[in-house]
Amino acid sequence: MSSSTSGSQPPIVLYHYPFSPYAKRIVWYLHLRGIPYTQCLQPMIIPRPDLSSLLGIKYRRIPLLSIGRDVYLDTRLILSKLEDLDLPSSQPKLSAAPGTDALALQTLLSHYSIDGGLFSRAAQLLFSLDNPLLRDPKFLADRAEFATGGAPPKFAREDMAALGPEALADLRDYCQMLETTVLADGREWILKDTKTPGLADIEAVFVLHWVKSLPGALPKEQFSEDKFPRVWKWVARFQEAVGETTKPPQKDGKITTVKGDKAQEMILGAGWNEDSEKKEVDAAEAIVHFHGLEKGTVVEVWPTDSGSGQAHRDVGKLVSLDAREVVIENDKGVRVHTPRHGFRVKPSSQAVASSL
Ligand SMILES: N[C@@H](CCC(=O)N[C@@H](CS)C(=O)NCC(=O)O)C(=O)O
Repeated sequence: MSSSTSGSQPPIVLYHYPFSPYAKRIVWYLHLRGIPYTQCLQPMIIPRPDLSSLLGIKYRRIPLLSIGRDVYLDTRLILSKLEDLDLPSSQPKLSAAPGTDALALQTLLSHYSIDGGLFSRAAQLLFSLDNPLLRDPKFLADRAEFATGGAPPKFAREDMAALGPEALADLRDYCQMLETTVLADGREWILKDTKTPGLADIEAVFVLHWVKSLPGALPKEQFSEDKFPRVWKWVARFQEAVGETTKPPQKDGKITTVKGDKAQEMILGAGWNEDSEKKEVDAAEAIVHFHGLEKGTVVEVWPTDSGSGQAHRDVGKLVSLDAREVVIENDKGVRVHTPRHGFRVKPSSQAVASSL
């Protein structure tokens, strides 16, 4: 891939905020593979006019990554698109090889952490902590909208705190699984015989790395170094490898920080990262048949895994749709890519209404 129309690598811009554990997945990847990028830092709560006004993007999650004029949503698609980049052999890909058991393990760890609910469980621990963020009414209202899609906030701290003990039990199971299976033979990284951390480590570590950074989240008696020595040593090794102890990624000279207007200029002034126009709206896909979708149909796309999607749908002309992704072009001339998994696409009700 990486078929910029100019032939050179188009600029990469990461929209994120440093506290986001999902954003860390991308920051680590870029760091481990030595890919320079520009970051555009975002507030922790909406509105985010750098995205909504300047790029016409309604998606309300963090992170987003643009490569040229293509903007990718969801870390799973972002990571797979970064894997696609053709870089010199000194910057090898980080994924397990196609067709291997190792790739199955990497994929299953991603499902465990994201769809399997490990991340959500970790988030429930926040409510037992004495964290100033959780006393901020604006933050609570924002996340209630995120979780319920605008229904009356039902985010009572006491209700959420009651989930903490269950969350701890699930996180302990996860540590136990890693300690007694993949890490049990004393290997350095999640995949056997690998000399450096890869995508499997990013998938396996990001939730643990996050909870470990929250003071008081993991009670010592249950999560001590004695209970899970291999797990915590591996987490520390990973942190070192991504430069968090010795060389913070922000200081390695490969990251530039820009404001929203500069990021917009970089994106709208760039070529495409990939030629999605050449790709089909694949008629073999059931969703294409179901909705009668064609190239140019005005559609809306949104994530289905929380209420937030209801109010934050991206609208644009359908450019391509296949088993991997949906690509639309919005009215700012940006191509928004979403994975098929976890996202819904349908003809836009706005377009249907305006054609009546
Ligand atoms: N499945 C998404 C999840 C992203 C996500 O939930 N990000 C959190 C931040 S860590 C978020 O967007 N929270 C709501 C917000 O920041 O507005 C992905 O893999 O990118």
